[in-house]
Amino acid sequence: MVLQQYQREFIEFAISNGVLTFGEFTLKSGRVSPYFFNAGKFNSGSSLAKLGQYYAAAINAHKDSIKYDVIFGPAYKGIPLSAATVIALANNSSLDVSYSFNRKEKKDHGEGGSIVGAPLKGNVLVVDDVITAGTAIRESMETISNEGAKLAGVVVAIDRQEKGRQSDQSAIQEIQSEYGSPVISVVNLDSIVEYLREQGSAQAANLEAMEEYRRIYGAKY
Ligand code: OMP
Repeated sequence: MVLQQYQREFIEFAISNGVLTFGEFTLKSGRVSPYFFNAGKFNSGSSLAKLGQYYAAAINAHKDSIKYDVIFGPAYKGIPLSAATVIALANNSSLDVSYSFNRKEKKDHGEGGSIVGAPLKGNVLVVDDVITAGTAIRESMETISNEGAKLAGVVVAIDRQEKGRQSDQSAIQEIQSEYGSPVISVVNLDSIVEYLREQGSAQAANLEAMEEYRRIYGAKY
């Protein structure tokens, strides 16, 4: 694959903020991964602002195929990501997009309900951190359909391109065929492997571990 310059920059940005790390990590799915992407480590004003710009750029690059009325950030990690994304859309593209997020626990006093922010109506674009097996995205789908809204698409920072829960397809492909909605990402597993390859001998051990992981858990195209 050819690594685009913005993807190279994004990977370096994630590594320098300690967001993308290499080692041994047990995932939500139980798989033991040689890398982990922890979006919570984009934990300063400038890094969050920059992250929002990457999401906004990915959304704008697909504006012909994704028509959305509102952006939804699933609790918890999707909340700051969706806020940063709508700020970047307002500042850089003069698009004043509404957004909302959910509470994990339903509130039964005050304004009540589980959705905070703009009403979840019409076509909803989900902004989240990572897709591995697709479990988190399926939970968001439930929230969106419970509110009577429709999934317009999903944008994530990283698509790990792993086999989904039901087949050898990636979780993203499963979601795309199940809901007919596009899923876009800033980078994916192939981009990270390509980046490590570019680094030569300094990253040879990480590259080998990543390729081995991809052989076992990578989606079959
Ligand atoms: P799925 O629900 O299996 O798609 O996994 C996505 C979730 O896993 C993310 O929302 C994270 O909570 C977590 N995760 C990461 O944050 N970074 C990773 O590199 C891998 C995972 C993961 O556990 O798969």
